[in-house]
Amino acid sequence: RLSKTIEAALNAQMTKEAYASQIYLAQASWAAGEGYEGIGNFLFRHAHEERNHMMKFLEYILNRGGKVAIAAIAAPGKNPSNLQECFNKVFEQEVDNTTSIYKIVKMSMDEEDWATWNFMQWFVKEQVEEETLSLNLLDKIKIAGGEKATDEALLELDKELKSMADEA
Ligand code: OFO
Repeated sequence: RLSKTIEAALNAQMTKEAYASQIYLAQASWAAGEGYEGIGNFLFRHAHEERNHMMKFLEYILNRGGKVAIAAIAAPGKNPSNLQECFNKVFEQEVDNTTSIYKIVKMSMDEEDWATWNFMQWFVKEQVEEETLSLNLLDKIKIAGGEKATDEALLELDKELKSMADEA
């Protein structure tokens, strides 16, 4: 059975995943509104993934006989003013999430809760992928010219992201 500390940490992480989804939703809506259909589409799909992560935590808590506590989700903050800011926000959010996931891994190790430790390994791996993905976005915008990128370069990037494959 889950300890109260682990149960609380898993619930907090569940809400954090929902918050991650809100961040992606906000960035996606902004991008789509600015005419970047492909980027918007990519970010909307990712908002979905974060929602799936939220469900993974929820189901795990239930399966281990814990209590799920659905809480309020914070607002995602103000809109970015350009694509560079948009991708920065996504990257920062992923780095912050990794820190929080590592804390739970450490906690489960300290408590010798090997089931939770094992469950968390999926997220450890996932965060490596997601940080790489968001770093790639930052690279792409840099190559396109950063804040000085031309409309053509951004449209090219938009097209590229539209067809980018989804993950789990
Ligand atoms: Fe973007 O990651 Fe969830 O966990």
